[in-house]
Amino acid sequence: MFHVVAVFMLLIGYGASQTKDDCPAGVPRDNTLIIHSGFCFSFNFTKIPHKDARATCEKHGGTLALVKTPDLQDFLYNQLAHYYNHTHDKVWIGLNDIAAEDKFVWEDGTSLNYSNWASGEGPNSGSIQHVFQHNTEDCVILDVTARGKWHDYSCDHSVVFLSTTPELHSFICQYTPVGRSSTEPTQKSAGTSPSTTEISVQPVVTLATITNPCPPFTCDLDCGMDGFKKDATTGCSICECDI
Ligand SMILES: [Ca+2]
Repeated sequence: MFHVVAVFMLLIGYGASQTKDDCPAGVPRDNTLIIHSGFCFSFNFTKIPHKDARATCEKHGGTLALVKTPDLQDFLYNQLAHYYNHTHDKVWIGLNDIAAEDKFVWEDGTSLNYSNWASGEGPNSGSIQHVFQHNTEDCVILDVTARGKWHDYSCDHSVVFLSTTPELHSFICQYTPVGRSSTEPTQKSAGTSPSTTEISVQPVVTLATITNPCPPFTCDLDCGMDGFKKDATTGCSICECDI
């Protein structure tokens, strides 16, 4: 008896994950560009002032990295320390209190919920350094030498022992992949990047069952390799050898 049931699992359009090709044009496609959590992160190891770093990111529609979650903090730190081996680097991130002293906000206008300040750093820390320098330390670096803790730094120049030193640091840009929609409310400061809502794409699975239309078939003939004849009309096997 022949009864054929064929089951085909057809995967149609399994949600394409983001690739570097989805990042904004003009962002270098090399090992400094990495996709994480649906965003493009571009690591830049040329040490430049904060305003220039920020402008570099904004040129392609991005911001300095918005380190809003412990997951992203860990990812960026591990990339810097263990993938790029920049164990002594300090990198600008997209957090500052330029607009209002001690009110740190992300470049996309969102307020600070998660933070990773080093001891005595950040707003209202109460440290001696904060008392004397908080008005001039309005930009933030992620310090790889301090296991990724954050420090507020002067955005342009620091004065140490009456000597002025420019603050030049590496930086990380964050981009929303091109073509993604966005619903996150933003209160952007001038010239910042698109917002950052993620879209999850679910796989679409189609299950097709095909059943042989021929009736149950039995036959005592042994037709060997030749097999049985087919009925010219129905295409079903008949009890004669196909010689
Ligand atoms: Ca400040």
